Amino acid sequence: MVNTHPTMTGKLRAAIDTCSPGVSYGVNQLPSTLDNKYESGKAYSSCDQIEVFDFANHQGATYACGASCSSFYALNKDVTSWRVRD
Ligand SMILES: [Ca+2]
Repeated sequence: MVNTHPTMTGKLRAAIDTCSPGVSYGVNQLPSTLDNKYESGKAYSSCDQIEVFDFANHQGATYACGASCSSFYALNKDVTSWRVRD
């Protein structure tokens, strides 16, 4: 299951059942209520790397960080798609 939860602080919560080597999970296009809002993120389970992107379908400017990211820096309030990997 891939899920994206809105929060008051604009934190991406990547809730994944399983994350294994070579398999990534994500969202290709955030819904309008969440688009361009995230400023930090946390991944769960065995997923320990988050990648966020300015455009849909994992295109455009990107930023990668670990399982717990206090900021997406230049992509804060610009995240349109994201994925996580092991
Ligand atoms: Ca964007």
